[in-house]
Amino acid sequence: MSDTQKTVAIFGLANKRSIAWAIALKLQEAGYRLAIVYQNERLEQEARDLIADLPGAVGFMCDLSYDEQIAKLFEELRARYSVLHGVVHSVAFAPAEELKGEFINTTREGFRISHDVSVYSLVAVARAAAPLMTEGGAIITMSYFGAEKVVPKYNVMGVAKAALEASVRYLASDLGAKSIRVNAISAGPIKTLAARGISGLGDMLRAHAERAPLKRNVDPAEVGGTAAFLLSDAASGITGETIYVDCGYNIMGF
Ligand code: 0WE
Repeated sequence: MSDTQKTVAIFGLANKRSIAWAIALKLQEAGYRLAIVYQNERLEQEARDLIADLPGAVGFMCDLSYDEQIAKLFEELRARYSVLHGVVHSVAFAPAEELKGEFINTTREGFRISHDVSVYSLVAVARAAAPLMTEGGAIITMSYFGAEKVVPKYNVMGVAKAALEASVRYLASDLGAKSIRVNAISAGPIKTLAARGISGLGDMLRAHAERAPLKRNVDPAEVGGTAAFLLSDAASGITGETIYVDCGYNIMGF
């Protein structure tokens, strides 16, 4: 491996259906050196088996709910790589009860947790990563249409994704002078581990395929391809944006 190879840290790998995994595959293909971060011991075994399939990739454990774990992770990344060129944040959580019924019943604790895990984690990671991104680079996070239009039962996650997209703009403003770009990908619904816990996902996927201009659902590899584009020099003029990878679903009015 030449030392011109660029290094990207990917957060949010749970299993082979994770969007983080689809992104990892595309970035590996594009020649990046990968640091893959999983949340805890429970996810470690699954992650280890996947990471073993990526030559040169290294696994790291970090729960983004803890500042100390974030600090320790970035010390490890600095020791191993010195320079980071990209960060992929594919992390979200709301307590299951919040994704049922009506938004008006959102609890204070559910609101806090969903924003802490799904939004603040991006801010914390961007702040920790920036000092390692001395050659410039890109930060990417994952959003969803429910950030801007009401999707029944998406509830507090929609509000959190709206805050995430706003955070992308503020981070892009803060980090632009360092040539660090920050963007979000708003993906159509995908059958991940996180999404499988959601009742009615099957109906949602069907409705999406019916209404989207491309008449189908999104392939996670397409999200990976867009992430590779956003990390590359081909996207050097793009920052603070939310790019839709949704087969065109969001453009339709009726
Ligand atoms: O962002 C998401 C889902 C993220 C998510 C999923 C779960 C399920 C398990 C966050 N937290 C949890 N918590 C759990 O306990 N999506 C874009 C997928 C999704 O989730 C929905 C959707 C769609 C689409 C929930 C309700 C309605 C539509």
